[in-house]
Amino acid sequence: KSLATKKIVFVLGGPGSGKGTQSGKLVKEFGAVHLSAGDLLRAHMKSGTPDGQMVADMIANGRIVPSHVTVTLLKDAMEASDKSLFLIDGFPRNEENRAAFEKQVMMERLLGRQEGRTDDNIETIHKRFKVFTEQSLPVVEHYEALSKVARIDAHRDPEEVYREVRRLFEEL
Ligand code: UP5
Ligand code: MG
Repeated sequence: KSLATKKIVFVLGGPGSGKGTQSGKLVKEFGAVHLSAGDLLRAHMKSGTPDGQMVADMIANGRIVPSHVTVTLLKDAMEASDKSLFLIDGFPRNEENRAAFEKQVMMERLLGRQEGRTDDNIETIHKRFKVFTEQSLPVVEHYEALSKVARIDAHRDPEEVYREVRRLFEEL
């Protein structure tokens, strides 16, 4: 099942703040799936994969594991489940984590598009993201500085997004 149809709650807080404890309670009451990024990384570290040692070193030093490793583990765990509510505990931990997770969602939408566009392949999509961030986002930021930009959360289904889009047009 695709990530786009899942409801995701990020459970964030400092070390020992009770992310795991509270998530466990939510699983019991709401049937959510609890995915602790730290637990997934610790299991990965022991799995004997080539980057296992790198993950072990990062964790031993309390550093943040590169996003591509964590995002892949989370994505695989979510796709393996038929549940729709996920508690992602301890992730995202920095801007790179957040951007990598969002990129994964956009990647999935583009790869899922049925039109067969020549630029909808993994390699070109990575390039399209890079160009967007480096060249196109500054245009948006320019207009944002002039208070001419409306930001809309696109992590929802098209009808929900449209409810917000149309409100902007009503105000024009
Ligand atoms: N406890 C809980 N609630 C309590 C309360 N209200 N009053 C009194 N005691 C309470 O709780 C910790 C302890 O406190 C328990 O004994 C509990 O009974 C008690 P817990 O629920 O386990 O807290 P939690 O917030 O889950 O603490 P945890 O240690 O798991 O937090 P961390 O953020 O440190 O650990 P995590 O596993 O998320 O990450 C570990 C490492 O993995 C990171 O340092 C990093 O190196 C790596 N990592 C990444 O690189 N990327 C990621 O995306 C995720 C992790
Ligand atoms: Mg924990």
